[in-house]
Amino acid sequence: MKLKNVISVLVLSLLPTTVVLAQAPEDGDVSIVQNDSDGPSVEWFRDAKFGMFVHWGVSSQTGGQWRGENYYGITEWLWRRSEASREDYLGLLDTFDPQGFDADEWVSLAKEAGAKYIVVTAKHHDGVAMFDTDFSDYDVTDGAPFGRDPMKELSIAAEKEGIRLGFYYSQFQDWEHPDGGGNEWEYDPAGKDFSVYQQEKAIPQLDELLTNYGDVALIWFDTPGDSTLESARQFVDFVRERQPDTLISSRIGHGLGDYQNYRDSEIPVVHESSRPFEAIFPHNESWGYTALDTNFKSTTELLHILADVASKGGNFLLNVGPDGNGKIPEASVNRFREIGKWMDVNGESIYGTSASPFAPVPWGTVTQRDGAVYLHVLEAPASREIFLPSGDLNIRQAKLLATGKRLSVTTVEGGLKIGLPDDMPDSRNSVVALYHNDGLLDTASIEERRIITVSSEYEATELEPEMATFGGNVELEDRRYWHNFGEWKHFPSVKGIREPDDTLSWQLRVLDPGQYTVTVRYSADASEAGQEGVVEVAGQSRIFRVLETGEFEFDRPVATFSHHIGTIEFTEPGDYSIVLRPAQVGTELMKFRQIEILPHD
Ligand code: H79
Repeated sequence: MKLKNVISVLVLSLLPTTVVLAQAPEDGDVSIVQNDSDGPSVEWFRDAKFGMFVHWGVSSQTGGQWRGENYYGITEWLWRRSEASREDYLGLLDTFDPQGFDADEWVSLAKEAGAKYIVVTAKHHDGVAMFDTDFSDYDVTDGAPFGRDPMKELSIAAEKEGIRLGFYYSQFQDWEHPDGGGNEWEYDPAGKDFSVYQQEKAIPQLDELLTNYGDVALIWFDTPGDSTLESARQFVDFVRERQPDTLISSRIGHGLGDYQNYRDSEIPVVHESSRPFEAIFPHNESWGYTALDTNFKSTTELLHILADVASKGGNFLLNVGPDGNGKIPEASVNRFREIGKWMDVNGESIYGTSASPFAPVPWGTVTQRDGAVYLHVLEAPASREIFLPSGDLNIRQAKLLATGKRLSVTTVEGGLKIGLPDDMPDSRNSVVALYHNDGLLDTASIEERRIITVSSEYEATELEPEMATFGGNVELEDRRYWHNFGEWKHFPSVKGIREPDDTLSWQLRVLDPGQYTVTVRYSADASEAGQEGVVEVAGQSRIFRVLETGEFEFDRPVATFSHHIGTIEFTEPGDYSIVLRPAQVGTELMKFRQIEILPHD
C-alpha cells in the first residue's frame, strides 16, 4: 500500500464506480471525464485546491425581491421562475449601474483568502453578457447605464495580482435568444434551432472572451440539457483552437471536459477518476445575490468542507453573490478573510496535496504530499489521542503546523497513535504534519477506504450508502430535493432492496468494545411502510418494521425518521461486518439514508 504504485491508481479508475451517479441532464453532467492526452495540462488546477466562484448579473439587483414578490431560492433563475416577458426582465438592464463595483476589491479578497483562481459569470442562463459583446444587444457595457466592462476590469486586476481568471458561460440555456435552451414560456421549443443560437451567439461570444481578456484559466460550462455531442465537441474544439491551455468543465456534457464537476453542493465520498475534480458550494443557499437568505456557512463549516474536499484530492470552489451595487456581502467578505488567516498558517496541508492514502478517520480528514501526511483534526477526542490506520510508516517528525509543537507518535497494531496537546491551536481544524521517508503514498485501496472506525470516543459513526458493499440488486441512488427553488440538497441513498439477498454491508473496525445503539435513518412512503428489515452484526440480529414518513418529492422537505432499532454489543476490539436486508420479499424496503452507531453506556 505504501510506495507509489501506478498500477493500483489505474485499476481504481477502471473499476465500475460506486460514487459517480446517474444524473439528470438538466443540472450538468458528472459522468467520468475521459482521459484526453492531447488536452491542456491540469497541474495548476490540481494544485490550486481553493477557488472563488462569483455569480453576478442583472438579477442581482433584485436580491430575490421583484415586482412585489419574494423569490425564495436561487436568484439567478429569476426570469424563468417569474416567466416574465423579455421586455420586463431585460428591462433590468436599464437600471444596472453598480457604481460600487471594484475589480481590485474582489480580486484582493480572493487573494487574501488564499484562492488560486476566480470563476465569474460572463453569461448566465438569462443570456445577458457581463462583458462588451458585438453579438447581442444585451450586455452591461452598451446596453446599460453602467457602461463599463466588468470582465475586462477583472481580467486586468487578476493579472496584476497573479490570480487565474475563468469564465462561467451558459452554453445551452440562453433565455434571451429565441433559439437558446430553456425559455419555453416565450418560445415554442418545436420552433427552435439550437445551432442558430450556437453559431450566431455562443461561439462568437466565446471568441470574444478568449480573445479580448488575456489568458483564460477555464471556461465553466453548465447545464448541457439535451444538447448533442456534436454541439459539445464544437465548443471544446473552439476553446482549444483559441486558447489551448484553457480548461473546460465537465458540465459541457457527454463525458468531455478536462476536470470533473460534481453536482451543486456535493462532495464525493470517494473520487474514483484520475482527473482532478471541483466541488462547488454557494456561501448561503443561492448563487446570485438574495436579500432573503442570510444562512451563510460559518468559517468552521467552510474550513471543514475545504479539508474534506482536499482529502479526496479535489478543489473547493466557494461562491459569492455580489449585490446590484457590485458589493460582496459582508458576511462572505469576513469568512473569506478568516479562511485566508487559516491558510496562512496551514496552507502547506492544502495546496499541492493529494488525496488521503488511508481509510476514513473519525476525528477528521487526511491530505498528503511526497514525504508528508497531514492530519486535519476537526474533532479532537477527550483522550487527546488519535489513531491513524497507516500501517507501518517511517515517521521522522510529527508537529502541529500552527505552533511547531512536536508531538509523540507510537506504533500500534495497524497504524500509529498520535498524542495531541490539551490546548489545540484551532478548534475548527488543527493540522498535524507527519514527515516521513516513504515518498508519496498510494491512495488507499477501495477495500481499505471502506473500513469504518467505531470508537466510544466519538459521538456517532455514520454508515453511508457510498461506503457500503452491495449484494443482490442494490445500487446507489442519489436522490435530491430542495426547500426553496434550486437550492439542491442531497439524499444519498439506494434502490433495489426488495428481498433478503438484497443487502448493504459495511466493514467496521471497532476500537472500543461495549454496547452501542443502532439507528436506521430513512424515508418511507405508504408503498414501503409496514415491511420488515433486519440488521445483523456480531452474531446479533435486530428486526424492525418500517414506519411511514411520507412521499419523497424533490421540491419539498423530506421527512426522514431516525428509527432506533436496538442495542448491540461488541465483546472485543476487531473487525466486524454489519448488514442491512429486508426480512421478506417485498417492494422497496425504504428510501435508506444511513445507519448510525452510538456508544451506549
Ligand atoms: O449557476 C448555478 C445555478 O444557477 C446552476 N448551476 C449553479 C452552478 C443551476 N443548475 N441547475 N439549477 C441551477 C437548478 C435546476 C433546476 C432544474 Fe428544473 C431542475 C431544471 C430542471 C430540473 C425546475 C424543475 C425547473 C424545471 C424543473
